[in-house]
Amino acid sequence: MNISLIGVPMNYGCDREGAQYGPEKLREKKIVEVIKKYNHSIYDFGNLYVPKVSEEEKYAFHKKMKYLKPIVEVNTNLAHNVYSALAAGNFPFVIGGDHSLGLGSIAGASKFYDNLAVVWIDAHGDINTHETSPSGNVHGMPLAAAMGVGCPSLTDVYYKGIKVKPQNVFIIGARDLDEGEIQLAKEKNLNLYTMDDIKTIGVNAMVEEITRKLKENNVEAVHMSFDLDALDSEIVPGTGTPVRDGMTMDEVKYVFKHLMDTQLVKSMDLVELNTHLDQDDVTAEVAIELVDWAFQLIA
Ligand code: B3U
Ligand code: MN
Ligand code: MN
Repeated sequence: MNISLIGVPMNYGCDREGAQYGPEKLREKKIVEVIKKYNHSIYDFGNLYVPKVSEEEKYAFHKKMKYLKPIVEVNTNLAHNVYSALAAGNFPFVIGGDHSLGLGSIAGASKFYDNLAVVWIDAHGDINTHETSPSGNVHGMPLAAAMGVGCPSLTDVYYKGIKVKPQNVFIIGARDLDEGEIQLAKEKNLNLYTMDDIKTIGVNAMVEEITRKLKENNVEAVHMSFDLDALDSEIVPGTGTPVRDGMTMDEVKYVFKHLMDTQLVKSMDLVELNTHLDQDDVTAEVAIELVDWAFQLIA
């Protein structure tokens, strides 16, 4: 496979120091070499340009969304990079950076594929809007925006309109959802697998159900967006909002394996590594272990 590696050194979406150094750290930890081991050709496109905006301007662009303007600019560029990579027959692998980049990744992938599904592996739903967000942090909003819910400045990134149908949205590992997110998930009948659900039905039954629905819905491609905080907080100190009772490495690997086996995964994000919060690079190394696993599975 030809892989396009795209770095997004952005922390405006989480409003926390340290998330912007993810791409640099992952390259230092040999992400390119790890992927190359499996006979992929990898093209490292470097990092996208992230404009400098001062803290004082945090709310200058919207009173309920922090750093809206640079986030939209970076995501518009990212979307076109992802689209171009797919048009060239490549697999876009986007490394962050905070999860607001999911907006650009999905926009790019959905312009290329007519019937895209998104598998969002995360402790959070990231389906807030400016109205339901408790923080104003845009990394808690990209998946709502991708479904066309929220402020037009987010929903219309790259092109106007819905990027992914709610029936094609799968959230795995959630255990820290806000009230508005719970409501939206119900309203849109999202395929939401909380940690409680995973414990009840088991990771294998969950994956079976997801792969069945992907077929039933005639999904053409899957964008897999992996937030490191899906993993249990004990494993990932180096992420902005770690949450207890999360997924184990084995569970994540199981999900990756069976999703990759469908041959439908055509693009991927890896987000929310925070180098300032990390302890002796353990989280960076966990990320690399999962990259190693994932790219070994990609044909
Ligand atoms: N749901 C909260 C917290 C949060 C979302 N994503 C992360 N944290 N990483 C919010 O601010 O929207
Ligand atoms: Mn997230
Ligand atoms: Mn998260």
